[in-house]
Amino acid sequence: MNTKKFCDSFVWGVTTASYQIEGGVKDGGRGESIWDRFSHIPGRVLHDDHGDIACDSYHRAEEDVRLLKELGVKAYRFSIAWPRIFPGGYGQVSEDGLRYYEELIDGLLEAGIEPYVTLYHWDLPQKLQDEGGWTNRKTAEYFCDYCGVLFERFGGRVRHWITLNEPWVVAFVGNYTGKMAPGLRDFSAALTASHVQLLAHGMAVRLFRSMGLDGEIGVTLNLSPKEALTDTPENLEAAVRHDGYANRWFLEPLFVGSYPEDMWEWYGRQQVVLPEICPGDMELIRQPVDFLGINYYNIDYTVSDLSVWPIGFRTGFSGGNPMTHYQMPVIPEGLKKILVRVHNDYHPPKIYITENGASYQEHPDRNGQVQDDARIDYVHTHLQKAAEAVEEGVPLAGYFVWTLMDDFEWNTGYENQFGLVYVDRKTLARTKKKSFFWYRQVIDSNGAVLEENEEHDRR
Ligand code: IFM
Repeated sequence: MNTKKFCDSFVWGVTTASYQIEGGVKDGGRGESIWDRFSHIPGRVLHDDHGDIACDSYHRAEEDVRLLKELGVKAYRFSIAWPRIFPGGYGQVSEDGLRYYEELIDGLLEAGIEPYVTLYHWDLPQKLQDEGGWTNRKTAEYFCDYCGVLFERFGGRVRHWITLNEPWVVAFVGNYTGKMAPGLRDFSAALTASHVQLLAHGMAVRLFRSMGLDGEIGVTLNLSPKEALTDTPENLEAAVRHDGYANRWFLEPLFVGSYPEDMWEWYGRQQVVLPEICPGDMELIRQPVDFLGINYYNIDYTVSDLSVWPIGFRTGFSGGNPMTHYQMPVIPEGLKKILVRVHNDYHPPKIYITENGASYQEHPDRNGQVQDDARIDYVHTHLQKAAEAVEEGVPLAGYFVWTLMDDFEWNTGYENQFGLVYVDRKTLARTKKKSFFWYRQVIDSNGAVLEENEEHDRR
């Protein structure tokens, strides 16, 4: 592997999200979000955990910036909680909310860390959900108003904006499987929620351009290869459908300007209500972006199963791969595959890996150290594959580990620990894990250490 392929300007970073770390859900006049509501419904989140306190980053922002500085990251990707800025989703802007992020942004800049701001990472104001959430086209307009306030206030200081994080999860896990907020089970609603999110993205990009702001804007998708579990004709066909359902349903509107024909036809045959496309929608969605963010965790293996309406497949268990605590198979090759494929098929001008990481459960040992070698292996092997993708011409500009610290992992509560930093759930004290120090070396050496410690020191 030639890690020189990580150019000098390669952006090494780490990612978090507001609801997963901030806590302080009633502070600074913050309004209720769909995750506050959902996580307090008994049985919706493992152990009935919630993000009321989370990592308390709302009150510990300075400490967290110090951690980031010590980690040596060039960039910190975090999200802004919409209900902190517009407690009611629209209308009155909260100066307290703006000030919280302003202090964070200024603190990062002082520490020499570039803020990468995600505008929407799942904490929709509950008020908007009450009005239809992402199935209501008005939500896209409110999103654009919210972005306008942030562009106005932070434009210039923030030079990297990500409109949406993983709109597939928002649409389908929130509205079809119901495993995440708002917890609905309506496939047609999920399709509309994807369209309205894409509209919101397009409106925000258009607004950003019209304001002539310095910097770049893009969107983050969770993408992964969808492969047939076994090579039967049915499974192979289902894998193409799985790819259409999860990957192409977003990639094609964004980069081609239309929904994938095979999926549109398939859903039509399944009697699903398709989203209403108004004149101009697809042009708006296809606004050129400056980059695509890709969140990669694993390959999904597909089994045809026509009893699963309306998608006609399920995800199968491959066996043979190591598993994370979240039961995600560890398949670094999948990262290279998705990077190369997206580059070849859709040609985004630039790609960031905006999330990649693994959950394992480790606790401080008798010496107070957290020996998370499995996480080091995970990041190491994925970075090797990222470097190979760069060698194949992928315009990869940066890599962000998910995540800085153990946090609220949505419907699995605090069970899945993805952090480079361990957070004691009682005291909320932060302990740097072994991976923290290892990643710092990766950053310091601009990736060169990946070659040196192929068989890295496990002691
Ligand atoms: O924690 C999430 C994050 O919010 C979105 N991407 C996947 C992560 C791990 O599950």
